[in-house]
Amino acid sequence: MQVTATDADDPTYGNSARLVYSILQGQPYFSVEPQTGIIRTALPNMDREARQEYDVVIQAKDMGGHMGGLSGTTEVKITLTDVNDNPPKFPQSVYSMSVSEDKVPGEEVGRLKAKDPDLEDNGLVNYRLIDGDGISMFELSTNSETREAVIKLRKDAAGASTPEEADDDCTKGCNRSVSGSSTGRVYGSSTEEVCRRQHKGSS
Ligand SMILES: [Ca+2]
Ligand SMILES: [Ca+2]
Repeated sequence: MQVTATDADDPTYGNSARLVYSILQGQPYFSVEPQTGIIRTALPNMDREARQEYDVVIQAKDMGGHMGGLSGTTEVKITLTDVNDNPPKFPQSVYSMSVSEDKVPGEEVGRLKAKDPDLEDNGLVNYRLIDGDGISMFELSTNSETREAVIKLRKDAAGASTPEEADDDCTKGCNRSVSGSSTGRVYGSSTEEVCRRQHKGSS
């Protein structure tokens, strides 16, 4: 942006109306062009998530900026606007949840929340199940108020396992992944139903 100052002195009389701009506050983030008053960013990679607002003070001095010149100042409030430069991140790479084997389908198993420090739509996280053993046992929705991923037992999962699979025993936790661009992995402890699904294909 550009700031301009006016000087009522006669521009034809020496340097009395020749203005020079300088920056009194706002370095090293911003600079001002001495002759034009154009304010420019002075640092690469300025980050709104680190700091959004800057108060910049610009001085205009007559007499071409020389000793004995008179000056005036103005304050410029600069706000960095957001770009989508942060992917969503889960605070943990692995989560553990457990669900009782007699839990009723449709009941909630647990919740996850990924962080995205960007503003508005740039920070709006959408969750999706992408991978995992027993993935068909679960469904995932996004709570629009809390911005959490809500994991539930699928209502229609009861008929998903076959008689052979039902004989499998489970010793390890089952896992599945939740995506919000970055990935969090969820290890559910061994409910009977979930582990039958895990062993599908390995027996
Ligand atoms: Ca983002
Ligand atoms: Ca941003």
